[in-house]
Amino acid sequence: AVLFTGIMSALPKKNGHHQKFTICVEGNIASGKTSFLEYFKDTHDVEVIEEPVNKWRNVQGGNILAKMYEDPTRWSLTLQTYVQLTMLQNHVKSQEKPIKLMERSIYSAKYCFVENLHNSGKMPDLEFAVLSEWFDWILDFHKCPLDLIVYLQTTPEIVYDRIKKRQRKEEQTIPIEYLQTLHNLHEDWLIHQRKFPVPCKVLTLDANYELDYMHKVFEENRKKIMCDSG
Ligand code: DGT
Repeated sequence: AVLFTGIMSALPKKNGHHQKFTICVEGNIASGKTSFLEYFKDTHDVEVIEEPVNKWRNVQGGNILAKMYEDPTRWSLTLQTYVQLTMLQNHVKSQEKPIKLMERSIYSAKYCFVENLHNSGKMPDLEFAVLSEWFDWILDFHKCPLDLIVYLQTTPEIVYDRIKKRQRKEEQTIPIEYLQTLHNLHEDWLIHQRKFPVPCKVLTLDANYELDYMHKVFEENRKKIMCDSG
């Protein structure tokens, strides 16, 4: 990634101090969120917080991500409780640099993944109710503010192929229908904005291209992403 300096001077000030911003990258499984973070991680003034997926794969030696895929009815609540905790930890993590860039959020965990598990009958109403009360209480208490969501928009077919290629072992049984449903939930939330509150501005990027071309798209949008986050 090309180093980009001078962001600080472009950022708005509050009481004479530069404000801090949080940008979150969202999108379907294998939409390229990690590549996005990787691309911007060396940018001056940016600190990157990676998704806690490795924590979900090793909770005191247990892989609850794998268990959720193997037996969602049994393990969804366990995984989502832990996802909610680890996402909250990332949201409240104190920020040294002016721009915090994070992968996914407590919002997509709830509005896309929990919603899907509940709608598909894999998470019983009572488990959904308990998680929802936790979610509402967390947001009342901690806010989890975001300034910009970068939505990497893809088609389910493209991400299905990428999942097959990247061979993450937990994901090999994911059917295309699951990706279609998750896609629709992201679209309802971030594009049609008719289902759940959208916590901030959204910048949508077409992320159906190969990595080399995506780097160009990222570069073309760099200023928008870094300076428009207020
Ligand atoms: P990328 O960089 O766009 O390829 O992103 P991924 O696919 O590495 O990251 P992500 O967050 O889309 O998914 C990582 C794995 O964790 C994937 O198997 C889906 C799963 N996952 C992520 N968040 C949740 C969640 O809240 N609930 C459930 N059930 N699964 C989740």
